[in-house]
Amino acid sequence: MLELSVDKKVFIVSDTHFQDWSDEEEVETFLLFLEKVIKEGDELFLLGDIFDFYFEYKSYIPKSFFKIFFDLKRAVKEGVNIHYWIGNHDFWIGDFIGGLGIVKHLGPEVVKLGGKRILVQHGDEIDGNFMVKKFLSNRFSRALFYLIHPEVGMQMAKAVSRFSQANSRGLEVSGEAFEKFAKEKFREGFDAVIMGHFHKSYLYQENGKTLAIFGDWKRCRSYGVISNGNIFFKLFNQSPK
Ligand SMILES: [Mn+2]
Repeated sequence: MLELSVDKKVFIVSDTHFQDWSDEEEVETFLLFLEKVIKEGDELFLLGDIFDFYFEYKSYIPKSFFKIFFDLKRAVKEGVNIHYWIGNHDFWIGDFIGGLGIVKHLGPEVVKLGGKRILVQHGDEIDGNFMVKKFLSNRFSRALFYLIHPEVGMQMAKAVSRFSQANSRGLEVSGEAFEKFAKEKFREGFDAVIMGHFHKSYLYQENGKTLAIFGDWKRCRSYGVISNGNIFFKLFNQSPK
């Protein structure tokens, strides 16, 4: 459990889906966002799928992720507490981010904010993607992938990414399913549930309780902010040029 005082400003972002072949502008836009977080924020919640594919080798990191890691580390140094919920795409994130001062969460986590209980998670626990993550992240598949040359591994990741995007385009979770899940969690005593993963924004409120799904950074540049205990949906409209 993570305890925060109500005056803390929390930035929440997920599903940036950075790839080794992401274009420069996409990365630079995210770095601008991190700049804003450094200026205004106390906490940054990375709600998963920050990387479309990530494999943690003992000694190598992809060049294209360097700037992202560098600025995350800088944010930590500037006093931002960063928490990283592992998604169903970046489940192979290992100890490296710990070395940058980022706290890793493998599953749902309770955040207490000024007496309110918020359940924070990537969201794949709901649609069954969680099981795929569990299967792939086991020691055996990790050991197998470790044997593959990083350049070859990235090419494989590219193919898998294309396949899973084509596959998930048809996959739609209904608002009804979100609300059912939210009601269950409200009954368990949570005041709010926040998630990413579904690549769409969704807000459901009931008796002062809130389910907030912050949508999709990759396509819409959407993110969330918690400020003075209120939850806001935001769109990032700065661009590097
Ligand atoms: Mn996801």
